[in-house]
Amino acid sequence: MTEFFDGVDSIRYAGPGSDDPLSFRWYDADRVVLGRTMAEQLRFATCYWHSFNWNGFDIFGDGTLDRPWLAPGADPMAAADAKMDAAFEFFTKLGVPFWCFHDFDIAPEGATFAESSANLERMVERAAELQAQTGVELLWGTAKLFGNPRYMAGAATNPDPEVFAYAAGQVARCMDATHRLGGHNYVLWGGREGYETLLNTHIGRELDQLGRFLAMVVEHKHAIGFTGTILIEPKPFEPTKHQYDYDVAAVWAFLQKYDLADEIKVNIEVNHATLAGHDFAHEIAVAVEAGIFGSIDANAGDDRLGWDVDRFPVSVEQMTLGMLEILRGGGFTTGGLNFDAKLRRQSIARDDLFHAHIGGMDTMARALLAAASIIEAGELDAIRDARYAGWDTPFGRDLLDGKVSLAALHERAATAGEPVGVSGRQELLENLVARHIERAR
Ligand code: XLS
Ligand code: NI
Ligand code: NI
Repeated sequence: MTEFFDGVDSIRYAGPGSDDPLSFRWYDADRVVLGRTMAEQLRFATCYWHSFNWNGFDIFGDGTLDRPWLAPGADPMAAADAKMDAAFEFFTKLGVPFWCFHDFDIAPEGATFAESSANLERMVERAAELQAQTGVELLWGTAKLFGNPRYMAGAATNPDPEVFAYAAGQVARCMDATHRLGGHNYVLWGGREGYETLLNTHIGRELDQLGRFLAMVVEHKHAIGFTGTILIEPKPFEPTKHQYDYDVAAVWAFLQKYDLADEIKVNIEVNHATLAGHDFAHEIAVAVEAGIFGSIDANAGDDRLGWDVDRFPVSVEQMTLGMLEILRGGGFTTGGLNFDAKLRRQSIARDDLFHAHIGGMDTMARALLAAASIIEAGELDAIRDARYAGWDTPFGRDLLDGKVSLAALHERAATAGEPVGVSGRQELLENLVARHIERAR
């Protein structure tokens, strides 16, 4: 077979002193960190859409990247085969254990539903063969419910039940494909599940539709015996003005209202967190507290740009704070770190895709080492616990156990004296994190 990335061999761990740009300096797959190998802790995935199904086009300009299978006029199924060969060549050379796809990333959408099903079936069989040959596994699959014009007003939240029904059929088909490929999760990103204007929108109806749609997804999961996790990916806006899965807290409230909180978790994307006005670590901490933490779309925004720029992650500090919350929550189960990230459109050399992923993987590996070192040293958690020590006294416990009334506290306030407060120690803690980042090896 002719190789697409013929200038690149397998990427190996060479250590922090390496000057070889096509080597890992921090990601050492077999190294054990907090009782699991780095590969098991990080569970890296490459996403199909940005890496293989995007040619660099943006709203102002045409494709710039060298992706021959996306050339106009190419035979769609032959192109899908070439794309998949290049993708699995890339996964294997990079040494990434997982991949992720949308149905229409791997197979062209046909003129009819039946034709799309046949295309997808054929490409799923090809993917199954390549997975078996290479050992690469599927982290998650998802249905593209936002590209085709029929979804201009959403899929599940569409005002037309015919669109809802069509989308449900597409999701069933994609869940079956994900199941066939042994997917560890199934993701729903509500790309157009929101609105452009309230003038034509009935929020209550749309939320009820979305609740019913997701209940059907859960029913189907059990009907086909899929044991992976169903994940919702929150995003506040883009492409629509407002999306219902705004952030983790909004999704948590929604799941509780529609009685889905035991069945569905979240896939948190870094750039979506920042668009919602949150830190990445905040979204993870909220999900862990809610018991709905699932998986991560690892990427980065841009400090000045207010849209989903999907850069590869480069900030060790940002990722350390995220990894800290992930490890505090017990680490990944079925989830992992999917690079939902794309090259800048001027990065037109074939090996740029390797440099992007190597940088992202090394950033995350360093973040893992720093976060693990913070946890092992225990100082940070000790300071955090000490801050709440008052709540562990008999008085603090009585307050929480509902043994004291507001009136009793009114009486107490008159005699108890002024509370002293506890130092927040923020600067000390920030210095502590910096020290672990500097020293983690
Ligand atoms: C878009 C989303 C999308 C999902 C998968 O912003 O991040 O890429 O991850 O549909
Ligand atoms: Ni994403
Ligand atoms: Ni995104």
